[in-house]
Amino acid sequence: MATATFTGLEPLTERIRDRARELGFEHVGVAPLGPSEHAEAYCRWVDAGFAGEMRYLTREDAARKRADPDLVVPGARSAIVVAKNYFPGGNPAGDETPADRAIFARYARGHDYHELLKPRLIELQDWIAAELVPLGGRAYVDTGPVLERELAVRAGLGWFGKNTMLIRPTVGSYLFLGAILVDVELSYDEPFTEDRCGTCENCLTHCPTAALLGIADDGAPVMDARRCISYLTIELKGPIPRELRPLIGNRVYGCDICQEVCPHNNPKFVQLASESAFRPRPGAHGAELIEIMGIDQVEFSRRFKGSPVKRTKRRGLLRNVAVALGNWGSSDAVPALVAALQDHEPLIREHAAWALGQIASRQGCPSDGVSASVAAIEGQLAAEENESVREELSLALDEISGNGTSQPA
Ligand code: B12
Ligand code: SF4
Ligand code: SF4
Repeated sequence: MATATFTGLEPLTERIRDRARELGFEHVGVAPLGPSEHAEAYCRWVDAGFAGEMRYLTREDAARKRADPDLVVPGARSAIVVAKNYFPGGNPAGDETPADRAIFARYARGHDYHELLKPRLIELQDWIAAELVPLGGRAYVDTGPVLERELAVRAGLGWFGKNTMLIRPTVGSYLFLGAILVDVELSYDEPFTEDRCGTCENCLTHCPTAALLGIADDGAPVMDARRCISYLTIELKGPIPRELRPLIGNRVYGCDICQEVCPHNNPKFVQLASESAFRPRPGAHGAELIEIMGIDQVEFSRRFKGSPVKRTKRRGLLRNVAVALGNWGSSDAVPALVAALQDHEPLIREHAAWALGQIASRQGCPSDGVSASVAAIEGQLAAEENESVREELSLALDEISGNGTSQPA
């Protein structure tokens, strides 16, 4: 197919923007590509250990590729950066889900955005090559070696808040980002240079785990991802550090607190996503924790097919649900947790033991719930072969007898 001839870059870029909007990307910016302005900040962040176990951020070539787009797309000159509203409804500024029910982060309540957005970006790239100008390039949504938020700021889409989110004025931050790196020159948007956070520190003071560290000397907003509930409940594959479990509450998949408290996610601004696929599906956000604790592999696969939640697999989600049940603290959760002590996944058994210890230690005087928990924990300890689970079972017994880290209320 013949490509059109353009006398200037402006009309070419405008056609790209229009097509991107037709494909459902509400916000489109275009930035010149060159070495990352924040490559050193990224390296310092990784060197400080803040990336935790996210190997894709720390491996040897990770910083090099993010610093130099040429290593990702040879001859890369421009980034077409898109943002898509995913707000699934409800209150953007808070969450009133009761403690016995599950909170899933808003981005994970509907269909997996990777599956929806990446094919559309590839379609955009193919359309540009077929209709406008021959080009080489690559589309990324989340998973590539690309600093998407830095590109979005450079493309004028918003600023980098103290909560480390890309925030767009009068739109907020419930936005997915994506980018196509291309090897042709385009006309460019002005970068977003204002800091609209001003003196606000809401996100810093409300983060339950103190993961947000404020602004570094070099001007970068910094997060210790190892403490972020999103990392702990999604990215971390093993046990959640004990001291952080009580701070997670009933957040079983991701966390939105630093967005909820942000004045820029004011209900006056935040619009419902136009994409119906991002609307909540049943059985996830707001479902009873006890019910989710009982799901088997077949039900997990059915319920979370095509959802971001499949990332943690069943064992990761039920690990998180066990923690949430322990935080709820009700003896109503004991039967579900006792059953989970027999799960074939050690990770689930380990966190169920912790949760039983938390619940029983809060019951005060001996009760049926406490006796049932002690009997189940002792029974499992006699049979358990996994070292980590054994340790957690013993700690739970200590907790119940009052020798643990937290005393009965
Ligand atoms: C790893 C990752 C995480 C990690 C780490 C988060 C983090 N803050 O780094 C964890 C698991 C914790 C996480 C959580 C979430 N994530 Co995430 N995540 C990513 C991912 C894959 C990489 C981010 C990264 O490279 N981090 C490393 C740090 C160092 O890089 P950075 O955040 O870009 O930081 C830059 C600034 O510090 C910068 N900088 C900014 N200003 C300035 C100023 C100066 C002067 C200097 C020197 C530097 C500087 O320098 C750094 C390098 O550019 C991106 C997708 C992508 N490819 O970019 C999605 C992404 C950032 N995540 C996203 C989302 C939606 C989330 C969650 C909301 C999900 C949830 N509800 O649970 C939370 C939000 C938590 C939060 N407050 O950030 C969206 C964010 C959209 C937006 N509006 O910003 C992205 C872009 C995915 C997408 N394609 O839509 N995430
Ligand atoms: S997502 Fe939650 S835990 Fe992570 S930085 Fe924001 S408020 Fe803190
Ligand atoms: S809560 Fe306040 S400080 Fe944090 S990102 Fe929003 S405006 Fe900035």
